[in-house]
Amino acid sequence: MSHQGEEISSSSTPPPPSSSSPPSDPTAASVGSRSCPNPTETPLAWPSDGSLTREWIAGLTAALDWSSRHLRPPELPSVLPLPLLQRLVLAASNILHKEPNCLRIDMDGDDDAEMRRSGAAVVVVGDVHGQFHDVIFLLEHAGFPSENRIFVFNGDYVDRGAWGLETFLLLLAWKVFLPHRVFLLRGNHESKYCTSVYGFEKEVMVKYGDQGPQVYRKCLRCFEGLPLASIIAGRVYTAHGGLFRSVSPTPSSKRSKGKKGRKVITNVDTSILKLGSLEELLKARRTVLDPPWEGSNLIPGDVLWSDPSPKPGLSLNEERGIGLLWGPDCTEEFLKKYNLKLIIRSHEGPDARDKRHDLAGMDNGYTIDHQVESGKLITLFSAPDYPQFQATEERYNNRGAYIVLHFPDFTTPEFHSFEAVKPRPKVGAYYNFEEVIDSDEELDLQSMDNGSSLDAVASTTVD
Ligand SMILES: [Mn+2]
Repeated sequence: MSHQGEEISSSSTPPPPSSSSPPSDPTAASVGSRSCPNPTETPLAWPSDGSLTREWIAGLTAALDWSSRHLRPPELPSVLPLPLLQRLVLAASNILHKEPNCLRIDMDGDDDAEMRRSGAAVVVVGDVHGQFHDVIFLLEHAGFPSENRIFVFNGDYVDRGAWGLETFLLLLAWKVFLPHRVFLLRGNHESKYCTSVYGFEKEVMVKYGDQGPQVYRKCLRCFEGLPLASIIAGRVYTAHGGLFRSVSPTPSSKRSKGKKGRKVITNVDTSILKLGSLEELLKARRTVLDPPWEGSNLIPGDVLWSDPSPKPGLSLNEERGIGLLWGPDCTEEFLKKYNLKLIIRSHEGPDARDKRHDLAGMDNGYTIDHQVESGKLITLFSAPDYPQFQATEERYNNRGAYIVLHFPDFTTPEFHSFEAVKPRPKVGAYYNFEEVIDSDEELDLQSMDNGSSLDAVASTTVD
């Protein structure tokens, strides 16, 4: 394989972010009688001058890390008060809702030598699923977002892991601080249905008590704003699930006369699946609580839920009940049509891959699923030792990975695999992991919210 691998051990606790050195205030160490004082001493607050800084985010990281280790979950508001949480989610939500469905991510620099010297790069991250300590490690290890280090996250920030809220809020803070350097795409778990089954909703209720419902609602509103896909440097397409179908009527669609003699399309022939175009992706309506699996707005569900297959062709994803399966021929068609070299998608962890004997396992956090004339299709999964909670003694012991794409062409992926940060703080799960099925397959479609937006569902409490 042409990629470079790198083995990274995180068995020792990573050093704190360089800019998050312990508070310089000498009184900090003597706060209260706790053996391990809260690094921030006082509850966090939005910076008084209104703008987030690198130091502020380092403080947020340290405080959330500390609270996850020393406080009970319902005590989180003593570190992260509701008004701060609300302001953070709202600020990020406003930015996210203005972004297009498919982001065009380019490193604008006019000094090539300087870009090369400074190691300009894009870091791509897969599913993280509430494994906050592993996310802290990843950010530190990949070298924090900055002017010449763009981060693209492929979704699935919440659910399963116990610190979905901390994880999501930290990433939102980075987004607000560097909106043109940090990009957060939507995963299938950033939805009402998934968060109600896999733990995030309950997590928010436990952590914010009476204020839980309004916090959860604000998070859902933010999820609706997350863009669906990105194209990096014109050469790399990334999305949580992957490719998607065309929803424009095909010539074979039946047409008949409507009541007033107008031609109307009565039936879009779904038996003929055709790859969708980027133009169609840009036009899709993504502000839905749950991407619909029926009707005409099918692109968000495809992009968030689809999986690759070694078999050629495009077919309905029967295992999941939503989205598609696409073969190497579709990968080639898409890459060639848009002059792309890579597709980087996520969505399948070690548990999902354990059941798919036609594709490689997720032991190292990534797999190369299709190698075609125009390029490659990669699956990237960034939650090591996943899932956090498992009914069986036997664990997958998978490593997580992230990908670095380097200036100038960004098309040669450099893979970095890493181990989980251990030991994890001991805490209970927020979903019944012994009963909930391992993977996201076989959705309970009836309980999904088919296509409505929070605007329609909670019209009295929109804020
Ligand atoms: Mn997923």
